[in-house]
Amino acid sequence: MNRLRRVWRLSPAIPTCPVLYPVTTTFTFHRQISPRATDRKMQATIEKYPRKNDVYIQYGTAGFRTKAELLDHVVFRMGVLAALRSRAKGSMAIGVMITASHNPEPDNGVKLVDPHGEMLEVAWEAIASRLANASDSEFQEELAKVAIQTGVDVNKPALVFIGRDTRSSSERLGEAAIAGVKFYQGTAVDHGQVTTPMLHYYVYAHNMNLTPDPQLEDSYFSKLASSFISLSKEITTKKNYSPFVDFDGANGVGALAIEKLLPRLGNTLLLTVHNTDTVTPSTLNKECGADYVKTHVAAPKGFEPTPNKRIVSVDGDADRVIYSYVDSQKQFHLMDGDHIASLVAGYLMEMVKDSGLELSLGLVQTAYANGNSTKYITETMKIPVAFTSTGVKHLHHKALEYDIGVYFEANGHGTVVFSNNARNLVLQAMNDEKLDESKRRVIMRLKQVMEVINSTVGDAISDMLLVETVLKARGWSMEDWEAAYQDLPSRLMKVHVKDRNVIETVDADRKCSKPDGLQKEIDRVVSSYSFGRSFVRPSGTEDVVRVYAEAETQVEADKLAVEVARVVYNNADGVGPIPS
Ligand code: 16G
Ligand code: MG
Repeated sequence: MNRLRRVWRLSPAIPTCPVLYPVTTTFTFHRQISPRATDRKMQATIEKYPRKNDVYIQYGTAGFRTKAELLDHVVFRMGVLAALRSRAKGSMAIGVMITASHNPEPDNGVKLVDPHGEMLEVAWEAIASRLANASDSEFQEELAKVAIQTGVDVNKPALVFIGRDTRSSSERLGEAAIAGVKFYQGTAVDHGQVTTPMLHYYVYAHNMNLTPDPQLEDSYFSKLASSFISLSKEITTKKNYSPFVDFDGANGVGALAIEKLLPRLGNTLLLTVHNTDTVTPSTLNKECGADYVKTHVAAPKGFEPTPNKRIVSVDGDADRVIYSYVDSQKQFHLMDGDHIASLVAGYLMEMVKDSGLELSLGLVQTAYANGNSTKYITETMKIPVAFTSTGVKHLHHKALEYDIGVYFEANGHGTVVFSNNARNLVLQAMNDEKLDESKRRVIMRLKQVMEVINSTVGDAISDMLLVETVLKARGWSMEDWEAAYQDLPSRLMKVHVKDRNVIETVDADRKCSKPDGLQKEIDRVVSSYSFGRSFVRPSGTEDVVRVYAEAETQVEADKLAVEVARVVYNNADGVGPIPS
């Protein structure tokens, strides 16, 4: 009896939550002798979200992602984990976002947002995977182990913000997340349909006390709109710039968000919004949106492009953006993340120089960056480029090494991060009465640019406003922007293999270390192509191996991709038809 009382004292604030108890002999004893009604009730709640099969699921580059019907238990458990994480972080808000981004509608996913609006700390990804894969009967024990391992103070309150995209399964999964938070005695705040970057911002703004919770949405849109309008007023160079833009909402949550932003922009940006059907499930990302445009190298369907008019496409959760246009000869032109990166970095570099501030600026890319973009950025713009593995978290982390770190993946994920040093120097200079007037104006502009950027994570809408600012400042049309450099022809392919994880990569995905001999064969194939480059990596979001190839001509790039895909097929137990 004494031992039992000791158990109760461990968690006075949450007496009905035995999963928080350390797994000790005391606990085992207690459970064996007296299975309490609360234990049974909690087990019943867990079993309302049963793990339906024993296929291992992993917290990957963008959280968990698979068929929506397999995710209820995962999302419930992520609600629990988010509440635990909130306690581990001194009760700061943690975000849970339900989305499968650009994937087809039947898929869904879940990812956690950390207190400063950043992605979940890498060390916790393994914890998330452990909890997601525990059997229903082991879950409470596994959770108790995690609570001990992470040293959470169970007496602290926990706060979790939930957001979701427009998928038909997202509402149900959102409820599972809320149930998970409540199961762990936390407070869940349902923010409904929001873009991924909006949820990141809400978490950050709440934890930094930037704005009262009921005004989070208003604060997000006002911050973007007011800084963009101020910048627009400042910039007088218009030349070839036109404010007319076609916006492709991918029939997803980005379409809902842009409708809220539009009235606040006045006539600074004249957007026509297309692909806004968020009610018919089959339309999401279907032949439209950033992923479609980038992978098919084609204009989005759903409207007739006007010659030479900018098209801005976002993906299903609006965290990536791709620009494009169709010229008067009906030729399609793609302006992907690499073009956005060079445009933005060039503008920022110029401002840094003109301001006289001593700030380091660098750009981060992945192996998917077109070779000619890297060449242009390093050789012509003289901006240092660093490479990381694929996945926003890797680029973001690397970008933090600079005072101004610009990062973009070719697929349109990206943003700019600023160090505390950069923010402080800008603020100091603004208050420096002796500062030359022209420098002050540049510094004021830099400050406004910082405001228009959502630095917590890549944000399609904020990125669009940034690109528009630069194009306007330069007085550029799409053709002017495109003239900076020409992409080397490239080709992406997928190879189906028995187990994609037999392929391991090093050197920012540019080389593979396993299986033995594969890299040697790839090198041999690549060596016979002029300007040839190719690499392979297991996808983090699909059960395939991805092959990237570029070469001097499109025919050569296509040929190289097929040759390398065959090498992968032969060396990594390919399944299905031989790549052709
Ligand atoms: C996810 C990542 C993205 C990466 C992509 C690679 C985030 C928010 N998103 O969408 O950065 O480029 O996965 O997909 O991290 P893959 O592993 O299937 O090629
Ligand atoms: Mg996305």
